This record gives sequence, structure tokens and C-alpha cells, in this order.
Amino acid sequence: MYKNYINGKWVDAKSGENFIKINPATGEEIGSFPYSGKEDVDDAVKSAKEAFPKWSKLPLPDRGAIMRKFGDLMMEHKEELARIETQEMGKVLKETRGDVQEAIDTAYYAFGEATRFFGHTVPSELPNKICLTFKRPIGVAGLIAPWNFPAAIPCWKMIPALLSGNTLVLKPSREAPWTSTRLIELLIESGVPKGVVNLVQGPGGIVGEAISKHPDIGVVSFTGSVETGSRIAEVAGKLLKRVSLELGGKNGQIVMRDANLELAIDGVLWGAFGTTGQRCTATSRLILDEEIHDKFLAMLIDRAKKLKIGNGLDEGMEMGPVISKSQREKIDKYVQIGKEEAKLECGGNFYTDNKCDSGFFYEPTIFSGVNKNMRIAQEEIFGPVLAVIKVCGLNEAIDVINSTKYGLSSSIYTQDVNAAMQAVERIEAGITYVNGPTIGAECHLPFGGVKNTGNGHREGGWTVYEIFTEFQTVYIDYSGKLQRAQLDD
Ligand code: UN1
Repeated sequence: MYKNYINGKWVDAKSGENFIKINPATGEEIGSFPYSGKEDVDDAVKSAKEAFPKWSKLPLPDRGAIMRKFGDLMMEHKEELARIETQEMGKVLKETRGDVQEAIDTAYYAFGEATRFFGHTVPSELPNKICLTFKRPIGVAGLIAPWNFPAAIPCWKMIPALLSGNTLVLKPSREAPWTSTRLIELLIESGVPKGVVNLVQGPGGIVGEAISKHPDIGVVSFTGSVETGSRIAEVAGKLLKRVSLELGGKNGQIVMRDANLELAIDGVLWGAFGTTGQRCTATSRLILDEEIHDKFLAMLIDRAKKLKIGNGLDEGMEMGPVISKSQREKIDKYVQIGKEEAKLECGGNFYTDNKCDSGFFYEPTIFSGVNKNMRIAQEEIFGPVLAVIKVCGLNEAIDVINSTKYGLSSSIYTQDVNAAMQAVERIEAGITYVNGPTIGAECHLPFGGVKNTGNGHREGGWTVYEIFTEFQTVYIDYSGKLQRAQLDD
């Protein structure tokens, strides 16, 4: 039985209630976790608030050293963490190892950032006066994480929040409570003092809501659905908290007639069916130039049918299950909608074989004859379903790729540098790849999207530090007299 971590102690939910997490590949129980309520969030925030003054005063390089140690410990436990992840959310081992590596990279980046953390030094408009900026911590951060990157995404949030001097309350998804528990254990071992990190497990509607509404939380960072994100923005925004949202995607890969088709096939297979299509960055639309459409589609279907599907713990597997029974049903509903709207080329069913029957597997599914306004071309499905749209030339391809309310990731395959640069300039997305799939962002670069994908913040790299800090501008006047900006000559 797993617990919450509040004020330096492992504790049950005050109500004593628990929920059970199961392995989506086997249907077996992984363990029970606290089904927490508002009162548990209150305790966690109180503890984080009390720990803030001391933690925020610790010199940055000292906090950086703790993050480096955390990175070292994750490295030491990389295989163990990857196996925990695969069991709790189903991704194949090769991918969960990458997920843990992304968390490690984030920790080491923070270690470097600790000795930079630059402000600006700016000339004043007046003589004998200087202007500087500092980045200051905000206070208590409320972090609400999804299940699809159980190591990387909590670390994208926790590590910069902590390095910046904030204390925190983490609420992982109910579908990925185990990895977070292990991450918190490693953070404690790294030397994070009592009260600085707090873990509260439980349902989003209760725990996430309590975090978003808590008066002592200064910044809320959330990754997940548009519906939940806009609810958080509503309640936390009303209380004037900073809110950073990373929401859905309906990412497209364009393949032009001059593209290297083999390369583009590898890209779309990885982008659409990696993580069983359950990434915000997953390729869910494939936009094919009419000249190569038929040939490319035939090649793609052939390769998709050969993907090895099964328990992610078996090394040779290429695609694991989807996260849950209900998610599989939601995917299947979209497939039924797709069958009405377009042509099903392959997949379209629950995947079964002797080993997979008690898990939640779904076949890699491809629709052709899709147009940009159909529901399967507009709505985020979060599963292994790809909508193929035929276009004529670059202008139409760009029009189609921009035709959704989302704008996270995007990709174009072409050998023509002019076409590539046109696309880079005109695509409405936070991330664009040229001759690479829509997935695979690196943690030292800004990550996030435009339009309904978010609210203007960028995780990753140096930009995430703007989410977790406030700028303080300082003017130092050493003239010894009153100088009036805008008035004195
Ligand atoms: C997500 O799906 O929310 O770029 C994150 C990628 C990963 C991160 C995805 N590095 O696909």
C-alpha cells in the first residue's frame, strides 16, 4: 500500500480511502494509493509554505547540487524506473528508458542553470544610476501531471520549480501514481529538506481542484486535457494565480512529393504509433501530396500491420496497450465515427492474441479519404489512430495543418529548402520539425504550443524558469540627488 508524502512523512489519506492502480497490459493490480481529499491538500500546502523561507534562501548552487544528485540517482535507478513506468502505463521499455532519460537530462540542465540563472543589467536613462533584474521564486507551486510521461513530465515541473526556490505539492495522474512515488523517494534521498516536496495522490476533480483553488498556492502548472486546463484557468485565474497549461494536440506530418519516402514512413510510424499514440505530440494527421499519396499509403499500411504489439516488458515489442479500459472504449468510439466519415484502411479493432487478452490493446489504425473538417481530423483521440488527408501542393498542405484549434507540434518532409522554410514560417505550432516526426522534443528547448494547446507558457530549457519565477527590477541611484525619470534632461 502506497502513501502520500506530506511534511516529511509518508501518510495515508485522512479519509483512509484508497484507489487501485492496474497494469494496462495485464489487468493485474499494481497497488493501492491514497484517494486524497481537500484536507490532504491543505496539509501539503501548509507544509510547503512553512518550508519555503529556508529553501528559497539556500544558495542556488546548493539547490543545483541537490538536483544533480537527483539526476545521479535517477541514472542509477534508470532501469528500475523504466520498468515501473512500463508496468503502470504500458509504454514499451525502450520508450520508458527514454522517458527516464528525459527526466535525468532535466535534472542536469538544472544543475547547470543554477550557476547561470541570469538576470539583466540594463543602462538607465539617467546618469549615476543602474538597473538590474532578478528572478525570484513565487512560493508554493501546485503541479498536476499526466500519466503518459510519468517520469519526464513531473520532473519538467518539479525540478525547475525547486531550483528556482519554490516548494511544491505534486499531484500525479491516478493512472501513474507509482513512478511519482519512486521519484519523490529519490528526491528525498538527494537531500531535499522536509516539507519542500509533498505528494498528494488522488482524483483530479478533488485534489487538482483543491490545488487550483488554494489561496497559498502561487503557481499552478498542468499538463492534460483542454477541458481540465480551462477549468484550472477559470478557478486559479480568478484568484490571480499564475497558471501554466500544456494541453492537447492534433499534430500533422506533411509529406511533399519530393520527400524521402522511406524516411517519412519511419517518421510517421514512430510519431503515430509510438507511445501507442498517447502523446500530446503524437502524429494524428498525415497530410500527403496527391502525387505520392497512393504509393505512400500502401507502404505505410504494410509497415503498420507488421508492428509488434504486446506487453512493453517484452524487449522486442514496438507498441504496448492503451492506458485503460475506458480510454480504449473512447478510441473505439472515434473509430466508429471514422468509419462513417472516411475509409478504414487497417486496424479498427481491439487487439487480441493469447498474451494480450486481459490488457487494453488496440490495433494500429489508419483512415484514408479524410478531409480536414471531419471529427477524426479535428478532435484529439489519444490513441493509435491516424487520419490521412490528401492535398495538392504546399499551400493546401499548410492550410490543412493549420485547420485545427490546436497548435503543439508539426512536421514537414521535403528535400526542398524553400518549401521547408515556407512551412516553418507559416505553420501555426509551438514546435516544427523538418524531416523528422512530430515527437521527440529535447528537454533543453522550449516546449509548448499555440492556440488551444496552451496559454502562452513554454516548459523546458531556459523558458520554464519564467513559469516558476517572478521578475524583480531594481534601480540603484548613486547620484546622491533626486533624479526624475522621464522628466530630467
Ligand atoms: C507529451 O506528450 O506531453 O516530444 C510530452 C515528445 C516528448 C514529450 C512529449 N519528448 O514527444
